[in-house]
Amino acid sequence: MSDIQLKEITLEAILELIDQRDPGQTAFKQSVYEVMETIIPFIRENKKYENIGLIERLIEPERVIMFRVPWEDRDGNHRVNRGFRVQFNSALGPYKGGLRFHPSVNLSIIKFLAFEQIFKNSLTGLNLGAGKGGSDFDPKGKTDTEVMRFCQSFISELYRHISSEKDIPAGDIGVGEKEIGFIYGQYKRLTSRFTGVITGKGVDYGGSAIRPQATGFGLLYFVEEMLNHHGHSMDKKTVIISGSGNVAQYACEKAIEKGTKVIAMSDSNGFIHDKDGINKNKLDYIKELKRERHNRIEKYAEKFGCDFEEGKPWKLKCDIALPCATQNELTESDAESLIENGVSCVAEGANMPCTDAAIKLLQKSRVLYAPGKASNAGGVAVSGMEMSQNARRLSWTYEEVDKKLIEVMKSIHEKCIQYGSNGEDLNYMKGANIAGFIKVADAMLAQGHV
Ligand code: NDP
Ligand code: 2IT
Repeated sequence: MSDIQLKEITLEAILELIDQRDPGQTAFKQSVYEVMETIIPFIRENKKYENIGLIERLIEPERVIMFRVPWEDRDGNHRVNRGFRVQFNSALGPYKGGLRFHPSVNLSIIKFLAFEQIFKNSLTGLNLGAGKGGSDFDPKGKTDTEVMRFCQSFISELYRHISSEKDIPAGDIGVGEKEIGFIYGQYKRLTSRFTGVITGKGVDYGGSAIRPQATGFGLLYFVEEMLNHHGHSMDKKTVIISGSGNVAQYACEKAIEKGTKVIAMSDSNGFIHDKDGINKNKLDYIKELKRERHNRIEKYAEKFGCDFEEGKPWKLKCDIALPCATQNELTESDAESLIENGVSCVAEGANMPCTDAAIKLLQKSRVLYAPGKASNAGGVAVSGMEMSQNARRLSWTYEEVDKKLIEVMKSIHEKCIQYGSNGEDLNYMKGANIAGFIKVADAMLAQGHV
């Protein structure tokens, strides 16, 4: 099959199309499945979205860029990694989304992340299209000089495909403020332009207040909305957070501020279980520790005398679970353990951390479940604000940006309720998908067959 056209819009037909065109792209297929499952019934009731190739266009990226990234390591060895940028959808604005540096990165993973970004960016209410990029480069164990050399080589190819009007990358796993600085520096050197082409910059050279905190803070603002809407509060709730990187750290900070007790955090080696709760000082230790990517969370257990275990933290008893590490890190059996232990809310800080079976089980068990495209949208929302500040050559204060972030998260929560409610039932995944879809689909209809 060479051209792409669906005979009829069914979930099976869409998944079959992906299997034929992109065999083995399991992560991408999973992300399409999770969106289409709730969108298709909506399309059936809204005929204007049928028969115009909308779905075929929605699941096909506008452009995929793959490139060689050669660099030299500290011992003078020549290394070659693979770079990606998937410019998925520009119906709402310039392509926007992060860069991930992790050895697991491949085209399927970047496509799933870019596909999720379409609906997430739409939900923010800002004019942001969707893209994602990265490399299978592993920053762990590399010196700063090696990371800098890699970043310089990476952007030396990518720079010709991006601009502040066209495609604006940011961070994701393995790409934090340090890497953004190196990437931005080389971009500026190559183009002689001081411009808002990348977000997540240091505040001294064009970054926005609250961008480092935005995803984690936004997640907790969303959780608070969910709980309040259902007549509960955050006060004294027990929280488990997976990961100990950017999103996890600031989720923990805001969770502490909101009066909860965070008893666990993790990394790819295992998790710490601190029965007394992680307080502000202990969190500062984690932030300092994780400045170096090779440092392990296990050191926390040694320093503060608590338990460390290999594996994932989901078997601990908690009220709120916040997966903030990576995709498919919370499976059906993890969901089972959480439910047995009385969890009442699972909200995704990471992208697609819950498997589909886990989501179904949580929903069936009436656990409040928030999909990442809604609950982790705070990061890209503040990136959008960084773009506005750069374009206008001004800087908003911490308080101004925080206020705007709270408004965005509240408005996303309202959209989830508007489109996800069915009598007593409230399905946040359905609400987020439909609300995100409508804005993008209407823009695509208005702009013709492109
Ligand atoms: P970081 O690189 O700062 O931290 C990632 C954390 O997740 C680390 O603790 C890391 O552990 C752990 N982790 C990564 N891969 C795995 C794995 N395969 N198995 C177990 N643990 C793993 O990334 P971020 O905090 O920025 O990103 C975390 C998640 O949030 C990702 O899913 C990302 O896509 C999503 N996200 C990020 C946003 C942002 O603004 N940064 C915005 C929205 C979503 P270790 O150090 O051992 O590798
Ligand atoms: O997944 C995400 O939303 C991000 N990594 C942030 C994207 C951005 O452009 O700030």
